[in-house]
Amino acid sequence: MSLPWFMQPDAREVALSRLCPPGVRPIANEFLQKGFIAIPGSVSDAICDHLVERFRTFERVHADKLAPFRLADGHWPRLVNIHLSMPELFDLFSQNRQAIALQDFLLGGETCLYTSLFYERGSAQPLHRDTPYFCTRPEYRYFGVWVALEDVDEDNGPLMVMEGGHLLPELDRAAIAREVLGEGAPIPPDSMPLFDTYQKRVVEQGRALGLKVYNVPVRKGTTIIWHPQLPHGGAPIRDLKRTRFSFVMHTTPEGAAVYHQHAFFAPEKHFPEHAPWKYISRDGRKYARHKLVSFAHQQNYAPEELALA
Ligand SMILES: O=C(O)CCC(=O)C(=O)O
Repeated sequence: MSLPWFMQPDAREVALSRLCPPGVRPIANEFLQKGFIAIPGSVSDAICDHLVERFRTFERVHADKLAPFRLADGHWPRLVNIHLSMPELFDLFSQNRQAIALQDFLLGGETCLYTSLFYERGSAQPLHRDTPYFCTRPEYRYFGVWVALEDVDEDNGPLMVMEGGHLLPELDRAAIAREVLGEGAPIPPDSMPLFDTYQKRVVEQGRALGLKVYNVPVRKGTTIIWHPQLPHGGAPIRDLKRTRFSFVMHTTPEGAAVYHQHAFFAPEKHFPEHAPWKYISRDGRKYARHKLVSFAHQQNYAPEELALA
């Protein structure tokens, strides 16, 4: 199965030295070495503040729909794809000049937004790779693009990364699936035991090689892009009264189909490369026309039901 050029060491050297636009080279180099790049000031404070304000309006207008999902500490859980109802969030992708230039270079074409997660506070998720949930054919044509909508420090749950973890050799995924699910058992799109076993082994592999895990506190307006294979997560939140507004975008080449664990843990199995969905254009860029917005993966709404005036 063919790896993207940026995961092939020889092609990587050639592309960086001969094909990379000079303005992109420093961030491309750092991204490929560390597995992520933080781009400070990639979005203005004014845009960040405006989007948080718009979210406060969304919260007021849809208070009845949101209410059942309020967490014990008063925050909202992750909101999936709310850019379909609040398309101004897409500015964080389309107006993010350097982030777009890096992704287009790495993917060799136009990068599009596939799905998104809006967080009011840190996710406090253990280290994980996203690839079991964002599995393209060919594989690894995916990035996570995270924008801090307010300042992030050690207390409000910064992003954490295992630097260099994107270079660890891929595990034998089919063998892990056989071990967890049983010989010959079908692989479901979503299996928690399978996901957890894979992530645990990746983290063990990185720790055995002495890779460092650290937090990445950043100022509002910073964009962090992570490699499809970078283990990352949300550090524990020390002050649960604090918010940490951020927006995560999952990006792919235009038209790339995205599969979940049923494809990721069966890397030799054929799946169509092309996505069935259409795209919506805004500001010269595109996002996938999905039909549902979800609160915490529990309650779905049509985007129109949640649109703001
Ligand atoms: O924002 C965070 O705390 C982590 C986000 C994350 O790991 C993810 O969306 O995959």
